[in-house]
Amino acid sequence: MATEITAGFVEVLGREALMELDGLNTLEALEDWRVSYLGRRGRLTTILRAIGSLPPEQRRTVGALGNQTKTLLEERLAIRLQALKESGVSRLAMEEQIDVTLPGRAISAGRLHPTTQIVREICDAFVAMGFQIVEGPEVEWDKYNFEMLNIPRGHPARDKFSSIWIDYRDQGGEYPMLLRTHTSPMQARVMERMRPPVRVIVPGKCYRYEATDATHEWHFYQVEGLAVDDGITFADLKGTLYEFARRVFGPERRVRFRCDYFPFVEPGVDMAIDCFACQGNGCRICKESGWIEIMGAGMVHPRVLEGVGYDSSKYTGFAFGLGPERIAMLKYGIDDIRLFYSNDLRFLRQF
Ligand code: FA5
Repeated sequence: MATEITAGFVEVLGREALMELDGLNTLEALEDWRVSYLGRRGRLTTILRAIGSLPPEQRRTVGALGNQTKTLLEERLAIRLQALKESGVSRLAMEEQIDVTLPGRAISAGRLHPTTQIVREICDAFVAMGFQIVEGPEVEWDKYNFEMLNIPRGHPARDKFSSIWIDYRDQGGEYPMLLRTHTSPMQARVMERMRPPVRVIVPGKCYRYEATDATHEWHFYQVEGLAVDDGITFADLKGTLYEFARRVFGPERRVRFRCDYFPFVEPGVDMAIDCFACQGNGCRICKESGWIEIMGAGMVHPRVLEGVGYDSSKYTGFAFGLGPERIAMLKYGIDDIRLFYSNDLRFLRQF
């Protein structure tokens, strides 16, 4: 071996080692390289060990070159190690050859359900007019859903709210609990807890035992509104709901109030807006009438006020209840309410 060791041999070995080093990108590869050249049995170490057996003149030149090469390799190794640690490119990226310059994969962003969007829009319109948002239970007592709303047992108005009852009987053998059929039970719950002035809106889910069709679901949302104070009149009801319609459907809207019956208001009305699709001339959306009904409303019935301990000779108020899905259908031209809850992404992605 010693006879083969020449200055040229050491030089070639050093060059090869440096070229190899340039192509290495991982800490493990650098360590393997170090062991193979500079380790105890490494190629350069073996040469340096054999130098002692060389003829004296050769020993001097080869020895000097060997030591220089060793120092050079150690320095270059240290530089590569430092560069690799500082490069900021993770070991994983190096080892797996990930191209970190490629653009990232887009994370698919979720979005709010169209019902949530319209409920928020409706609530925002009332909050801007000084209403406060409250929420209530979806499983409700008969007492709040009907009785405190002036709908006693046996009242024919109960039939309109085809109810889903909870399978639980009280001591009298009656079913006292149901899935609320409207958000109106919150009228009594709110007034029990607050003294006038009251100005609340109540968004929430309602349930009715109904055959579904293009405009009826068995579960749907409502937004209830209630304002009670000293001296509230029907003009306040009209002004508030008119402002709401203009905010949600545009400043050109006209509104129409017609008599309607709900046991918990007197007088009761249904409110309609002039059709925004045909400007009131008559079309498919408004069923040729020029008007679209959007909610029930009225002045809070004195019996409801007295039921919660309010003095009905002092306080008056108005209440209303609207269906946000129906509002969204009108606003966005959706022709079937069942689309809202059929989880079809082709529909949901449009909002
Ligand atoms: C009521 O539920 C009354 N509580 C509203 C009210 C409140 C009147 C306060 C007076 C004072 P009605 O059953 O009409 O009324 O329902 C109100 C709105 O809920 C309807 O205009 C409609 O938009 C929506 N709605 C009712 N039933 C369904 C259903 N099956 N599917 C989808 N939306 C419905």
